[in-house]
Amino acid sequence: MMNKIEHIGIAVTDLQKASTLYEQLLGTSCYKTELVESENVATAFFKTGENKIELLASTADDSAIAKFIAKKGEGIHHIAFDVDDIYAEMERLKGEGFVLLNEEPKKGADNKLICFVHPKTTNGVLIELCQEIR
Ligand code: CMX
Repeated sequence: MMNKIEHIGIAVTDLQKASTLYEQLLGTSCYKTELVESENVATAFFKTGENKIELLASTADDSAIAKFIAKKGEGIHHIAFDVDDIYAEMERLKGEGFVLLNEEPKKGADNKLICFVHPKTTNGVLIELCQEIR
């Protein structure tokens, strides 16, 4: 079972400019920035109450974010759900016929184990599972 939405990922071209804009929009400062080299992204996190927004900017021409922006423009890139046991949830989703984009959980931003579900199997929405590494 999936718990709450952990964060919403938004693809942006310029992380600095977008961070300033989201600080103005949300009325709160970015609480964390992180470079995730394995995903070729630079991220900036914001909190609004219990909810989080992750801004994602590409750090390589052929990254997932660069391709997404080239094709669709800036905007909502993924919805991430918190799970208690990512291995069990991956097995459950595979059993339901969803296509997972990685066989094993990988280390993502914000101290999480993550796994993505192909948007072709989820009505065009990229879904991320994430479990906090304790
Ligand atoms: N949301 C919805 N649809 C998406 C998408 C997204 N974020 N990214 C790509 N797509 C669509 C493409 O537009 C394409 O649609 P059409 O076939 O209708 O043209 C389709 O998915 C498949 O695209 P593709 O060309 O076969 O594959 P891509 O090389 O564009 O890869 C994806 C797409 C989702 C498999 C790839 O981006 C991926 O593996 N993503 C997971 C990793 C990731 O996104 N990392 C960055 C974030 C890291 C973080 O959160 O820290």
